[in-house]
Amino acid sequence: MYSGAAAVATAGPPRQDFISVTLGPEEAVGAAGYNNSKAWRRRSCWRKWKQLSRLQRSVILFLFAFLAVCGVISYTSMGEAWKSLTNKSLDDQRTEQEIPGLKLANPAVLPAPQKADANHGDYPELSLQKQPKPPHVRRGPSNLQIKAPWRDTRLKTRHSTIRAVEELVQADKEEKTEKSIISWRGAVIEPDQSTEPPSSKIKEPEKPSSVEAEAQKEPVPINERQLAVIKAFRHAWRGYKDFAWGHDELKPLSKSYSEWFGLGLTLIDALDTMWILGLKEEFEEARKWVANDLVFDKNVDVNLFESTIRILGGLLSTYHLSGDSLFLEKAKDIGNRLMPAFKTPSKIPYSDVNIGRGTAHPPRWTSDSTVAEVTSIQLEFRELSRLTGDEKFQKAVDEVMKHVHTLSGKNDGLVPMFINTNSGQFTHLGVYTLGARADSYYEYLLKQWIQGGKKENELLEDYMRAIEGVKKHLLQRSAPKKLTFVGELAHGHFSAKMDHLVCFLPGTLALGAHNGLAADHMKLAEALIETCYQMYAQVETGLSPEIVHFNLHAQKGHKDVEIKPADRHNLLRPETVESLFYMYRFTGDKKYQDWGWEILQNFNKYTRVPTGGYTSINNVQNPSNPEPRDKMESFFLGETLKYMFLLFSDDIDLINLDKYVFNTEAHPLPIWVPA
Ligand code: DMJ
Repeated sequence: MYSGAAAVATAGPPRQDFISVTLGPEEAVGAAGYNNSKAWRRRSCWRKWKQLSRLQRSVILFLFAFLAVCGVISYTSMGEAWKSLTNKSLDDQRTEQEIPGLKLANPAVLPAPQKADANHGDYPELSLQKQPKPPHVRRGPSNLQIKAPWRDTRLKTRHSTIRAVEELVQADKEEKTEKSIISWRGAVIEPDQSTEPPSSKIKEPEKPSSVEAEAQKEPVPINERQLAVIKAFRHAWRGYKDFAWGHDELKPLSKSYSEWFGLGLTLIDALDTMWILGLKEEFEEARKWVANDLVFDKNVDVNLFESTIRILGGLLSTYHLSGDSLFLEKAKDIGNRLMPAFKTPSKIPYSDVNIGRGTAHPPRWTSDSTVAEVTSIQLEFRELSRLTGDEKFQKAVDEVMKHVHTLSGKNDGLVPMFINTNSGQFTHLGVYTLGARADSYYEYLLKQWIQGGKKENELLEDYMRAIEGVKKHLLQRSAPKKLTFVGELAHGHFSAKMDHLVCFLPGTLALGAHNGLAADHMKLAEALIETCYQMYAQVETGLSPEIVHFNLHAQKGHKDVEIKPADRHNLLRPETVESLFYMYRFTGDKKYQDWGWEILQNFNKYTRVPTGGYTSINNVQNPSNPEPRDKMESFFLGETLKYMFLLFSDDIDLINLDKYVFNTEAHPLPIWVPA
């Protein structure tokens, strides 16, 4: 086509406005009379050519030559372009038809799951050709959409790095695993290795203004330590998949499972971890299970707190990260089914709910609920209200907080461990701890305040008062290392006992300081995280027991940390790693990463089961026989490994702490941006 046009241009007559030729009358008549004679035309042209001056002839010849050269060049280049265009599109078609896997090999990224219903195996963003943008990649109602800033560009690039490096080392690593195992008691484990009440109005978040700018930033590549976390996660997942798929918890030694609620607890708890780690295939497989097999219409009693933080929290955060409405639908379902728990005389919820029957009750032996449990479900229910536009969830949990705010029985902001669902009063007064049964009350005071845009001042007041209470009543220093620790108070008597659970506190204090609270909170955080690290470092396996007792006086041959036989188990808990993550994010001090790295290596050394999974152990003091318990808690995947991965990352936008707040099960939920 284009070459044809060039030919016409070359063969055309000389332009009359350039060469002026004056014909005599005879020629003019002749021209009219012999219009169709070729011979005449040739002769006449030749005569005219002869009449031209030498200069005119040269100009004409030059023009002809120039046009001819242009024509040839255009023809060649257009021909090439056309040929390559045609070939490329043919090649692409062939590639996609014959080797579909190739689509995944190059830009191996984790795209947002597209739809709650169909075609979840398809990854339009992965194909070589541009696909039309799917209309349903949204997070709920448009006014509620908060885009995870790193979800698009940053996450994609990170994930391609993960896959590439991981596959290279995979074969080698699996081989090593099988070679280096030891066994005991039939178990085989690998060595080495201001006062404004909370608004009852539903908050509407705004899209963070920096979303677009952040999408432009250079992604931070995955490093070796993060890769080691991915490897650990995949190993744990392999065990769960092989022996416990769809059940609550893996029993890695007996290659079996245990049920608690019968709701695939580990799978749900691990969803957003898989998303953050970039484990696309695993995520998709789990997503299918959620879509096809997760049914809440079951005659089963669940614990309100545990199912809220693990299931509701896990579904909500996965919804936010992936944008997949399936997870929001499931979150709504479980949220509604948990609501009967709040139908109590005091509105302090019961501990247990039958999610199939819609009935709720306290434990058999008491009408009390645990304080931490009724005050650590707020982040999740408040977020559910915000997403659904249904106030009832938020109202129910806000009421609990308002009520607890007014209660007597606190000691300088420290709360007892139990609350009665009939009277609404604290019970078992006089015992104060930051450990089991009270811990996350303190955590959620701060985190709700952050979630709501730092406006709910009663929450802040209660938090600040409680930290003063901790300083006044519970802080002591050990001997010989002078480690600052948080003990317990029982009826005026101080006990130098500290649960591993208390190790959430340095992270929470650091988060508060980051959000503008007292600078001395950060100092305390630094001291406490050192103590939590020593709870690992001073133990034979390098793993912390469930509970330690600190020595207050130096004794020859004694360390700071003492462990009672009943307390020397380790359940793969996350709290220390969680706090290490916050400390590293806010200080940039690499020692926190190094401490976390030591802990990961010790988990690999003493709790990894070669056939898949990790196990809780009974004895952190016996490296030659840590006595595996044959249970992998769901929070190992939901929390411990997620915090490890984040700790080793130098990307502050990988769950940016100014945009997300983690629930107590490590599920990130968006901070509501103030209007
Ligand atoms: C998790 O379920 C949560 O972190 C909870 O707040 C405390 N216990 C476990 C982890 O140790």
